[in-house]
Amino acid sequence: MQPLVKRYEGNPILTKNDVPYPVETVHNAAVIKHGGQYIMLFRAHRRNGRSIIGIADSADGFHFDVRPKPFMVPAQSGVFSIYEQFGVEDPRVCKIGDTYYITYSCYSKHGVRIGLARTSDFKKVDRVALITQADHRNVVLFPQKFDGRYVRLDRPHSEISPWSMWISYSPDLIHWGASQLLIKPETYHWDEMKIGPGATPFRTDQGWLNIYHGVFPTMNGAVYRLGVALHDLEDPARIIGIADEWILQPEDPWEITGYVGNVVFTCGAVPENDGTVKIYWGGADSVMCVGVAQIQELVEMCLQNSRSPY
Ligand code: BMA
Repeated sequence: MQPLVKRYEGNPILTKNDVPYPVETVHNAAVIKHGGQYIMLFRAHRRNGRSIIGIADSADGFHFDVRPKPFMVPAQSGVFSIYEQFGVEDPRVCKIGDTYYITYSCYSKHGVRIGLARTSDFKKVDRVALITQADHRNVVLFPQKFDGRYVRLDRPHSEISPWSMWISYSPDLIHWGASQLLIKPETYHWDEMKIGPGATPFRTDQGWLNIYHGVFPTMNGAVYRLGVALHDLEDPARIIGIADEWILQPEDPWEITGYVGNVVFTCGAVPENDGTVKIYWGGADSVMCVGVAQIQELVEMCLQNSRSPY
């Protein structure tokens, strides 16, 4: 049977050897189209074990050239420097109007929070605000307002309700609230340990497609896979369906072995005009990979064999 996500034969598409400054990993990258080019914002570990965000350009979405300097390194002054002291990780990009908004994890001795930054040209980047308390990761924005409010999917963590997907609302992208639980991990299922938003959701005829990650604990450590959910076009808090089966799991050698083995982790996908989507994922927290899926097949998985949200 044909795989749902057809891996690009040139994977991995980006590794540390492609980066013109010292890093040990290249992974968990956001990708978006800007002016006909693909822009990739990737996470990279420095040799002190802390992460920065690099930037690469591509004409076709498969061959990327890394720019000479990182795009974001931990802030050196102001409030961001307190919360980014241990590094900046796992960016997501969302275009709203003419502005690209970047949500990224800020690590410090105070926990992990989400920072919001913006750019219009991917040359100059401005930090806007810290938009969560600790401990949140994996915030993705929707690319439009709903009833006058911005919407995001987020992933708080608590002992009682571990690592579930929530939705929150904001009048200005800075102040967030009205949060609700959307999807929880399911017991003895591929995502029983954790789930979290992955790529920025994109519009299809039948709903917003949300490509997320799920984690299963094994005797050999955690396995990170990707799944899909479909959200109502008018009200993204309404889940239309969640595919019961994963769409991608670690299989290639560079997904099974690396800095953290058995991981495929997405922070970005690019829907194309021909009905396909390029899904980008980090392999084993070490390299970047891409694969192509038919959007309609992913939508149908959500509609035909759906699991309950919680
Ligand atoms: C998560 C995050 C991700 C990482 C994954 C697998 O908790 O740290 O950035 O890709 O673990 O190590």
